[in-house]
Order: sequence, then C-alpha cells, then structure tokens
Amino acid sequence: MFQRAIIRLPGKKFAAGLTTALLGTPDRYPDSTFVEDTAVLTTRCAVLANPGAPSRVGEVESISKVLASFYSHLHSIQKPGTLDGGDVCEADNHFFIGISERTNEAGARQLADLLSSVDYTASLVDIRDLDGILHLKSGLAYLSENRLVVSEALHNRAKFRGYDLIRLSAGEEYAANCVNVNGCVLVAAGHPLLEGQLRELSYQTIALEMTEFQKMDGGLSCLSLRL
Ligand code: CIR
Repeated sequence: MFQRAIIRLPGKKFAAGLTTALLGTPDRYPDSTFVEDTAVLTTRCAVLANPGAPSRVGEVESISKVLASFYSHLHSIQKPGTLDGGDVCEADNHFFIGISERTNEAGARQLADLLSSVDYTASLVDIRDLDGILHLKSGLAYLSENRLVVSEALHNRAKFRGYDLIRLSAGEEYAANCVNVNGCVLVAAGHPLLEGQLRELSYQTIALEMTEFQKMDGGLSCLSLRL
C-alpha cells in the first residue's frame, strides 16, 4: 500500500518540454498575462475587446467576470469587428484607436461609436504600414496635459497635431509604451533618455524591468487594466 506521492507542479516552461505527440501546445492562453488587450476601461464605460489573434479570444471571458464587479454594464466588440485593447490610447476625453494586424476597421468603428455614445471623441490611426509596432500603444502613450510620447514612426501623423510631442531617441523605441499612474510614469528600464525627458517635465518616473515580456512582444501597459 502506498502512503506517499512525491510530485512537482508543472513548471512555467512546461509547454517547452520534450514531446513526440503532435497534439499542440498544452497550455491555453499563453498570452493572457497581457490583460490590457482584453478590454477598454474608461470612467464612463467598459468595453470587452474581441482580440484579433484567435488564440486570445477566450481570454475575454474570465476578464469579463472580474470587470462585472466594477461596472454595471459591459459593452463588447462584435464580429466581424476585432479589437485589442493595446490599440486604444486614451488622451483625456479623446481616444486614439489603432487599426493594426489585430484591430480591424469594423472593430475600431464599433469602439468609436460606443465611446461617442458616452460623449468621448475618437480618431482612428492606421498603423498597418509600420514595421515593429504590434499595437498603437507600442509606439504611443498619453501622459497628461496634452502630452504624447511618440515613436519616430508616428510623430508626423496629422492626428497628433496640436499635442506636445515627446519624441523618442534612437534606440529607445520600446519605451514609447509607458504609463502615467497618478502622476508617476512607469517606464521600461534601460531607457535613460526618455526618463530624463520626463523628469525635466516634472514627472516622477519608475523604471520597471521588462526584458522578459519584451521577448513576447509585450509592452509595459499591456500588463494591466487600469480603472
Ligand atoms: C501577443 O502577440 O498578443 C502577445 N504576445 C503580446 C501582446 C502585447 N500586448 C500589448 O502590448 N498590448
């Protein structure tokens, strides 16, 4: 009769183990840590996304259960519209919505209409011609007081005229995806020039180690939904 079992929980890299079975990868939702892509949250409404990557669509259900505690009603992007939250950049009462490999025009327009129904404005920014920018917010962040951090690839877009643009230095493109949390800007570590620019504008900054997430195309903002 056995009395003990020695076991080990599957490691985080279980899916990278050796196998001869051609049954696909064992874990669902490997990108689900990037929660920002599953919803768009504002003080006036919440919208469940419809992620453009089929492997990520199922992430929305569990997030909707969490959001139900904070919002009495959840809107959602409907097929054929697709939308990733990482394509949505809130700039006070205006929203820039990227059209990308993940967010299509139908999804972007649905979101713009929903936002307009609660008196926000929105404009669409097509980034499909840009290499190396997965989502709009891979190259754009709104800080406060009419200030945008923009990558070189985006700085001359007409949609951003009228804003004060903080342009990224060569080699610091990844830092475009920063987040202002209550006046303190979270920035990916290793981008001292942007940190310096922000401090000159009197923002406090906190540098966060992001290199492991960067390997999976993840930006800093995509690791949280903020409300
Ligand atoms: C993906 O391709 O969906 C993930 N590997 C990375 C998502 C990053 N999301 C974001 O920056 N908003």
